[in-house]
Amino acid sequence: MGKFILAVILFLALTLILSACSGTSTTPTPTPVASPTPTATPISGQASVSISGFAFVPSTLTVTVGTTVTWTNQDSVTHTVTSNDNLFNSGDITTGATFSHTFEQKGTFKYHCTIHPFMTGEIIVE
Ligand SMILES: [Cu+2]
Repeated sequence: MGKFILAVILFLALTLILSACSGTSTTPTPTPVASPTPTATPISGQASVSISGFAFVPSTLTVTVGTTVTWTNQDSVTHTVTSNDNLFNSGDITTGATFSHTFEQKGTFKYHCTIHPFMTGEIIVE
């Protein structure tokens, strides 16, 4: 009889442990520590954009006021970096050439390539 009771106690203990385990598995896993801001950290001072494969890379760049952005043409054809609002215009940027512009005001500055108007990008100045 003693062994039977022991077996019952063991069974109950196992059941408790198993239910405890399933209990912990259903608790939501803690969310990973989020980065301070969901948006990209603005770049300060100097930033660069590649012109590659008929695209501006990255097409959206976030910088702080006073940052100089330099575009480098890595394509085998000529491109331009032309502000949609005529705030800046590189003129022709031949293969390997660069164009720089310093952003002194906050805002979103959209630009495109006049030769290939489907090429668009924007600089967000914070
Ligand atoms: Cu182009």
